[in-house]
Amino acid sequence: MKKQVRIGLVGYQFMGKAHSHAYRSLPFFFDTEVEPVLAAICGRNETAVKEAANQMGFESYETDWRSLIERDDIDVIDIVTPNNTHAEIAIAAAKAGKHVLTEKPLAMSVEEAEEMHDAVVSNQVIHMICHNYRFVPALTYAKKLIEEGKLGQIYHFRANYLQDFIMSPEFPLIWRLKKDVAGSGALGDLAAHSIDLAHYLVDDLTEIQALTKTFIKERPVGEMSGGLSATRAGEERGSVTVDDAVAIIGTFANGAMATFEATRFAGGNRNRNQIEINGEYGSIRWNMEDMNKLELYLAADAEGMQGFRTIDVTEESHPYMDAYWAAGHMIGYEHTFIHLIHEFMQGIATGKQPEPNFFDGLKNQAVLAAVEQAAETGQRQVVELPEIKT
Ligand code: SOE
Repeated sequence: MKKQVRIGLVGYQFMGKAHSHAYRSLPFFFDTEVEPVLAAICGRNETAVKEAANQMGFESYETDWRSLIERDDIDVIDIVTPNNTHAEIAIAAAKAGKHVLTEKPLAMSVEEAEEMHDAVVSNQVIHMICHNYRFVPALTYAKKLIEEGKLGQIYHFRANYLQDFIMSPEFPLIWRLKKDVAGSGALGDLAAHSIDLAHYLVDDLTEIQALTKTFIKERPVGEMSGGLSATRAGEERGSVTVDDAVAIIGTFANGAMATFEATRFAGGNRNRNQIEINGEYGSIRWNMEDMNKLELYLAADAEGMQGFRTIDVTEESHPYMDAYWAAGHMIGYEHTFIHLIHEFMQGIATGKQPEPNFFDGLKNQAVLAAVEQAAETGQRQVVELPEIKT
């Protein structure tokens, strides 16, 4: 019989569902060396957490994360709560010898991220951060092509992550729009994913310049009510204290150039997370809205045959795909979490640290902090354009 790894999940909304589903589905598809067991779920509202436990299949529930961490029958603490709670819970979990998985961004500041990293390292626990897009098979495959040198020297990494769920001025002031809870807006929520892909596929970023914008500065007070919808609380209004959109340019250690855009104001784009990489011998393009396809251009193609070809990353030879269906049968968003949890469980089974982990989260946090610093007026050299007269 496989060794069981007992999971304690803190939080139960959108990401809680995605993580729980992944733990449940993992043994069905993957022959992981250990078996995750949904031991306990934790939330402050007893009625809601009890309901979540029933729906998601947890054996028990807790209403205080400290009680969850104290339990001897819990091996993993999985944190899917708002960003300002990650550090305290993760550090306490590591000190108690629990393996830790945390949603992104890792922390509220570089200092916090460093403390979290120190805690998991000194307590020798397995740790991961949930940058799930690395585990889209098309992107894992893109990484392989880049490592094999198929693109040669990389010149450009271009990413934009576009959403539109807060465009209405009447969309309530949820935690994701408050700096003291979220840390930042589109930056930490969306650009952090693109930065992770840049680090994964290209190299470490070494310097950046940035611009941030908050288009709607006041909203009715309210809270999340499942998925990305929200309910307003009444007539009271409050200030939006995070960015709605961010643009970043940067340089990688290997000399390549990076451009990023992340926004929650790109009308019609529900979750358009896309990247393009251009290298010496070719280019790749990928977009989450068509996530099983990878576009590849190879300069060596014969004349007359030049151009992007589309690879359906649904063959059994493609990363993770032999776990699922016959060739040509696609997978979706939820599978990216199954793959990440698979790596996490393998890490726990073998003692080998998986990636992305808290070290990657810390490096990402340093970029987020640099972007905020660079975006502050005065820290950026603004060159005003001359008025051109006809
Ligand atoms: C909301 O913007 C959100 O759920 C993010 O928090 C996730 O990280 C992203 O993958 C999808 O959109």
